[in-house]
Amino acid sequence: MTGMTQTGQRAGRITAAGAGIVAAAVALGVAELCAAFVRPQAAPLIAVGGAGIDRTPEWLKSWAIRTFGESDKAVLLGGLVAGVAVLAALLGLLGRTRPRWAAAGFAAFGAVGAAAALTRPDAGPADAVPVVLGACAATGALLLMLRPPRPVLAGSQRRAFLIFTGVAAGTGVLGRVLNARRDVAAARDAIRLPPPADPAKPLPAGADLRVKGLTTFTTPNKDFYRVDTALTLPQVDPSDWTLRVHGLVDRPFEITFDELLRRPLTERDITLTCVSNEVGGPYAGHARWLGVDLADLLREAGVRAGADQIFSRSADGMTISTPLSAVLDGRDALLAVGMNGEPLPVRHGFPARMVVPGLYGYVSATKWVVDLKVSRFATDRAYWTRRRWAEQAPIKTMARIDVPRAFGEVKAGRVPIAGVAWAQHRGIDAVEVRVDGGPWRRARLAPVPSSDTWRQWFLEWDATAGSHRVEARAIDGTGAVQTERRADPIPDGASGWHSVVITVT
Ligand SMILES: Nc1nc2c(c(=O)[nH]1)N[C@H]1C(S)=C(S)[C@@H](COP(=O)(O)O)O[C@H]1N2
Ligand SMILES: [Mo]
Repeated sequence: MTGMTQTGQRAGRITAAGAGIVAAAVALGVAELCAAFVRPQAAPLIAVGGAGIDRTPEWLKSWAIRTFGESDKAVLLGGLVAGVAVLAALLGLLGRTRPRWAAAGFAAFGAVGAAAALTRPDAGPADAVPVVLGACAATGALLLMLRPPRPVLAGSQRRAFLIFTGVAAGTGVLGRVLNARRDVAAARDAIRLPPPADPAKPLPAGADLRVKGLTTFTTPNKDFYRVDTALTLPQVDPSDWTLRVHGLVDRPFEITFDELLRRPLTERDITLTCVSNEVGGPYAGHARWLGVDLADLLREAGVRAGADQIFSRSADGMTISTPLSAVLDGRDALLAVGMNGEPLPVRHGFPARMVVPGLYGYVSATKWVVDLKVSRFATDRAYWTRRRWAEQAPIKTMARIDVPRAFGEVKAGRVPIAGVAWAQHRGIDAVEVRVDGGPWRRARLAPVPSSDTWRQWFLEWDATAGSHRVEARAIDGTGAVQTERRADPIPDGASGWHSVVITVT
């Protein structure tokens, strides 16, 4: 280290670490741009993130959903970027003395990314190209930036930094713009949904009790919960979309979106619930769906004896298994194209998805659906059921307290207690509330259009000063009382009574 000052060394290290990070940014930018010509799922963060999601153990996935809620994807991507930055900085440092090792490091990055891209659903050999080109560009960039003279940012080196920062930003932005052009928002805006041949009954007056803080009966699309494994939203153009119906059927067929819209459409009020919802959790929402009768479609294909599941597949490669008996038992199972008076939002499955009243979403609500295979549970195993989740998953009876908020403070006197309760397809017959373990009192129930929706409930309570525990439980349409037994979401849905502790002043 002759002649090198301490500060010179430190500057050298910072420069090298920075070069590593800029090189990684070049990799991501070049790959993003390249992915625009292959497919968006081949971009490295999306491919690696997606592969990571599919390989994450269930307990960790549940924890992430519980902890980060709907920001889980943003947190994952942020974590990936941070991880890449740290590793890239280390490779930059290594590159000061061992440029070949640093190059090998970027090659290893590339190999991991390529493996991820190649194993994504529906991937072809071309999916590896963005990652590989990105890794090559990063290696070249790093070696050029670390060319001597090293410790001090000499003119040529500074220029290399600027150039590669520009390359990273330019390719990244251009790639994003080109990828965004696959956006189907315009195609969605152009769709005019025909009116239903079989319209939903108008919502009964009073379905919304209009209590402050109480969940609205209908969930606006923009507020509707979203749960899926898609890191980038599948952009499915309705003019390219077809649905294939096949498997254990006499007459397999394929139907286009236009043909679908020419069929008689049914409109129904149905409340969706996610199996990952904890007791008291937010992953339930209500919408008015418009779609084709799913049982009709299957009957047209002629379901053969021995079939017990619908194995559906989405444009992003998700597979979901639905008990066939539920779809064929006369309930309003839909292949939905509309949600609350508009075409399905892209995040909720545009152009078509399944909706089956009474079943948790992971066994019934395939978004961006493109393929329905009538089959047997014994032959085809779907994404979630391969991961320890139950095959049969009727929605469990649940009462949720929305008002007062947990750990909230209210003034002594008449206090409204209100919430929603659901037991889709069995219906809600009663909701009972008790305070501090006292006697159960029946809440007033709002009217509902059918047993396939949640139901608002309300009770007035004479609150006295102090800390109180409020508990609620529902009784479903079969007379069964919601179980007090606590269960985790996995394997077939959380159970137990929702309770909140509040302070009365
Ligand atoms: N293609 C696809 N469809 C999917 C999923 C998914 O991950 N991918 N998740 C399912 C789950 S677990 C639920 S709860 C519902 C949620 O529907 P929403 O996001 O419209 O509320 O979609 C279902 N359909
Ligand atoms: Mo779900």
